[in-house]
Amino acid sequence: MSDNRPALGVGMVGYAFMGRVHSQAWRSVGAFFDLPVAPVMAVLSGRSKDRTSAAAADLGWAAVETDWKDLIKRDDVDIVDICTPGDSHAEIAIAALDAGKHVLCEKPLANTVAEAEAMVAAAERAAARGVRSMVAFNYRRVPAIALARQMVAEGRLGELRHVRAQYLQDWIADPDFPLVWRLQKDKAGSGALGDIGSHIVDTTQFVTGQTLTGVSGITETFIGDRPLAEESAGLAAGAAGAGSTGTVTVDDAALFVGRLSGGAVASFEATRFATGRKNAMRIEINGSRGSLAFDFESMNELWFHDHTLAAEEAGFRRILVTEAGHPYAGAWWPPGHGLGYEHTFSHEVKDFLEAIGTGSDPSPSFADGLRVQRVLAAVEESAANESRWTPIPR
Ligand code: 4PW
Repeated sequence: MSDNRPALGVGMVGYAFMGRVHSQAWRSVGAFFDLPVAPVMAVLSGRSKDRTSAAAADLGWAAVETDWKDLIKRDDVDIVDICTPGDSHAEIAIAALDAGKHVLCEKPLANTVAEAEAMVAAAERAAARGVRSMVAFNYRRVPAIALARQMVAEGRLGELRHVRAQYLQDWIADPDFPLVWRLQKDKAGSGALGDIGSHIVDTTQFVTGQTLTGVSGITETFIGDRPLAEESAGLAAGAAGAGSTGTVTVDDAALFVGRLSGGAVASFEATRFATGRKNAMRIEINGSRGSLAFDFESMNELWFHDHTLAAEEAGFRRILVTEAGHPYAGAWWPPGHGLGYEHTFSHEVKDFLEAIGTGSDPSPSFADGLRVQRVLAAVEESAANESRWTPIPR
């Protein structure tokens, strides 16, 4: 079958947990969505030639580079997908955008507000030349979360009063879990706050259509020293080190309250010490006309209470978000068969490719990523100052 769509070469930097799940998205997206452009999995880059070659063979990449700067120089790369820890996001993204490559960058956008500002400036320079950029807040692409946003925008909840957002994991609850990069400030920027708190901040702003205007927070590091790790894969421990330990330089948990631009008040909790909770990304929103509740551990469900009904008939009811008319769901399986974590990334690259193909601005933009970064910085500032109320600069 002939395909007249423009082919766009993808170059991905990094091949650990996020690289694997992004690869799955690039591999599958064209089979399920009708796209204006055809992605080609051209090049994978990583520092070790052997490991990168093995990953490329496993994940479906045609070629490898051992320096991301060489990946950016290649003519067969039109899109750069950044799946590295936060300490390299700014340098790679700015170089790629300045070289005219579209950029998809993992979250949080950067490790500091200053880096995120420089990335936004590069994204604006690039946008003037038709070069697109997007930050990978994948939970926006959970069908139930996208539906929640639609319902809020349609006024089904009325005036928003409360947002209650949590991101609960437990993968570092064991004090012997090693000092992986997500526990090191120079690599990750912050701990639970940036890694998972950033998701609930973005999801809150996305679903409500409002931005946080100020916060008051606390952070806690429960385990100060951990065994050194030789490496890690995703959220699992890598090979143990030789008995020595190192200092945890990030928060283990972050809790904060905030005000939203539309008048709602919000509470947030991000922790990796919620024993028994694996990936409980939850949000509940209460409005004058009704409420919505979501938990990623049951990601195909959205709970809705219609407060306009008689009290005798009202109450939370489950919407199974698998109908063809629900966001993204129609491209996959028959109703009731459900989607998983990986589909959120397929939806993310689908939206990104559509924006590139139609010449529109993808969302969330780097500016949206900067907005989240400012919230993270304000929470850290507040926590360092006895939870002082800290406004978020616009
Ligand atoms: O983005 C997040 C991560 O960095 C994820 O969705 C879950 O928490 C899985 O890993 C971390």
